[in-house]
Amino acid sequence: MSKEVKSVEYGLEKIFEGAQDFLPLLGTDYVEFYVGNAKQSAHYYKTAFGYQSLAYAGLETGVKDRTSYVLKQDKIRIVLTTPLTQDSPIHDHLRKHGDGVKVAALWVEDATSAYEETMKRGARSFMEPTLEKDEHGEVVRSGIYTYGETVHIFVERKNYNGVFLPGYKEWKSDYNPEPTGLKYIDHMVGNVGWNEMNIWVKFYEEVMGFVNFLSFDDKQINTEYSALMSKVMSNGNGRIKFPINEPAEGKKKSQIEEYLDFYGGPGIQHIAIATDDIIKTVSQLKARGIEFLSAPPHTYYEAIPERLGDHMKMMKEDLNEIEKLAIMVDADEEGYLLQIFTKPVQDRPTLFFEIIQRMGAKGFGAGNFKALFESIEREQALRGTL
Ligand code: TYF
Ligand code: FE
Repeated sequence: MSKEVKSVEYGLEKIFEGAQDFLPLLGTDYVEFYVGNAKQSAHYYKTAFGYQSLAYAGLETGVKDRTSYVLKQDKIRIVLTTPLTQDSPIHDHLRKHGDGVKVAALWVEDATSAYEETMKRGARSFMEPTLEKDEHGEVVRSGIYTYGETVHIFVERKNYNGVFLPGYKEWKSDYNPEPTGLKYIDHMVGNVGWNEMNIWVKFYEEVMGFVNFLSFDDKQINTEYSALMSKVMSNGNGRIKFPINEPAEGKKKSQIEEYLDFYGGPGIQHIAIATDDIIKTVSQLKARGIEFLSAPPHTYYEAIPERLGDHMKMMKEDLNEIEKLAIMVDADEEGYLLQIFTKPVQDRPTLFFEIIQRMGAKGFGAGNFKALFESIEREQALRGTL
């Protein structure tokens, strides 16, 4: 592949030339899940994924309507929130969507300007800029809606040196399972409705100043039974990547449609978390009870040396071990990547996690899409939703 083709494929030039600086993003700040029982969810994320206790807000800290547990692993912070009162709007969210991601929070220098700039470009408000403070300093947060009922909260951590945010107390626990090597959030993927992908591509372009980094159409993403389309949106510095999927017509029901049915509309489908030792991470996650999609057939693994070409020489991981753990491998111009997907982490077939190790590759595993979607369809068939 020539350099030109590569640049066009990745839209890299566009990122440098087209990216807008009206919304500089420093990284992902936290991800907040609305769940039916935050206490038990926190135990699950600690035990099974190796997150550590960080902060708590609830009755003991003067919060009357909800309880939130904050967990941390390396750069990742997750917040698990459950309603305490009968009339909480969080119940409406749970009734409609089940457990899922409410907030993808983004770390910014200026949450007021982030709000004003995005509102001016057509965003729908979730939270006006609000100053929160305690003895550890000040934070300003603001928020806008994205697809469905999902929101982006902009977090400006002025001089803040508390454990998480004002209103939270440190959560010290005697139960501290070992981390599993999860490092940071690589990307968060949204599923949107039929023919809505380009509406949200436009939203990320015009309202948030993102660029379309990669695109996959239904000719590339299909199995015998189903298809989908996907466009990857990236901010200017490439730290934030939000792929967006929409269902496409196939012989049977697409996994995206299944998600939309069970989530009750658009929302976050998967969160990809980076590790630098996928074999160790996945071995530990499996030992702790995390369920992954079944492995592609043996022929998939036999074809890896040819698919990887030159990158095969760089590959340190043992192919037998990779196959035993059901990890998938793909390569692009710049390197290779290893990835694997969990089954949905709640009873509704909605949110799941991806574990990814990038060895230079900047793609999303397009070479694995077919094998991956066939694996997802085996699960759909068991659920009777294919
Ligand atoms: O984020 C991605 O694009 C990859 C592949 O329903 C993928 O992880 C795409 C669509 C999907 C599941 C995984
Ligand atoms: Fe992904």
